[in-house]
Amino acid sequence: MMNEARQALNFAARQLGFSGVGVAPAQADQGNTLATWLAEGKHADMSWMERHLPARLDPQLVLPGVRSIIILTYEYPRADARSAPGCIARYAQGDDYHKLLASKLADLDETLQWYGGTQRCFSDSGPVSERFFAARAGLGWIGRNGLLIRPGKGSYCFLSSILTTLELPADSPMPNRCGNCHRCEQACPTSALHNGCCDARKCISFWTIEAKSPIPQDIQQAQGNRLYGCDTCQEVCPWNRPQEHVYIDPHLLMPATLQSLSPQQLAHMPEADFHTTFSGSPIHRIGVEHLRSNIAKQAASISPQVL
Ligand code: B12
Ligand code: SF4
Ligand code: SF4
Repeated sequence: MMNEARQALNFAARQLGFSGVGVAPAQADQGNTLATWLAEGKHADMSWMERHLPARLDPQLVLPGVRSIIILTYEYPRADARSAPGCIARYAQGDDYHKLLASKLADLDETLQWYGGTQRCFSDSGPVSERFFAARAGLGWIGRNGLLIRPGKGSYCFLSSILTTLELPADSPMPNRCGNCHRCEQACPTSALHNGCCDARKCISFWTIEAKSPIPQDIQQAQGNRLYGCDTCQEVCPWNRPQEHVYIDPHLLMPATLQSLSPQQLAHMPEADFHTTFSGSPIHRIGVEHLRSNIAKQAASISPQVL
């Protein structure tokens, strides 16, 4: 019966466009990496990470009776689509993945209900260490850039998680294949990566997306032309060189209107236009003021003629 549920899950997930499915046991022991990271203050002002610690460490607090954690991968575009200077991280170029994936996860929930399971589903939206369980579920390994890397597909993917009361057959983890490579650590403009963990206090992705306070001077100097997020530690990774052909959902491609907008045009965009342009995008969440401030900071860090 559980093998059948697993097969049905795999089939339904592929139909919905997920590129990978893995199952991990719902174990509580995730090592002390997260607790140490928090104790060292590497979460910066993301206080919700502290509040969620007990739930993150014990999936039973998220779904009582949980037996398995299913992790799914969904590919996002590989190329930087902007013709105008000013980088927007690849994952944020198209529609908001939270909404896109939520409806697909609801379909998978229904499939698993049919086998008697009770589920909770998340995609970057809940207290689940998605990378840890993805690696435990054999989908790839956690690279020195802190991200899940899959042989043949690299790291450009979203992770979603389904906690289920069903005891599905678990997959085996795979060995780490970073070897002697340290390119991501060396390429990070702010030296934010150490021992496979990212210090958010130094990460440009944090400062341009999550931070509640202005970008500090030293980070600003390293920001370059990044307007929203940062992909540098993925761009340099040899596992992200084109390998297998992957399906990219057209909803995740950047609309033509955004491709050619210069940073100045974005910075001077009236608020009403910001809402129209970004209403379906993850960028909408940071608001017009934060985007304008990111643009002002990157303008200060690179020469005006590049803009
Ligand atoms: C907080 C957060 C951030 C923060 C902090 C970054 C960080 N590295 O933690 C900021 C805002 C900076 C950020 C940036 C980015 N993020 Co982010 N982020 C998250 C979030 C919400 C939580 C991550 C977390 O728990 N961090 C704390 C650290 C300590 O935990 P961890 O690295 O996951 O480690 C856990 C395990 O791996 C384990 N572990 C690690 N090592 C070891 C060793 C041993 C021996 C053991 C036992 C355990 C263990 O312990 C930890 C706790 O369980 C996740 C979604 C989620 N719910 O998981 C997305 C997530 C990790 N982010 C994602 C993405 C795409 C990004 C960016 C690429 C976005 C961008 N282009 O700008 C950057 C990349 C930066 C980087 N190099 O990490 C994706 C990653 C997809 C992938 N292929 O891995 C996720 C999974 C979102 C999603 N659902 O798709 N992010
Ligand atoms: S996202 Fe950018 S700043 Fe953050 S760790 Fe990667 S390379 Fe460094
Ligand atoms: S760049 Fe090298 S060290 Fe970093 S994640 Fe990729 S293979 Fe691992």
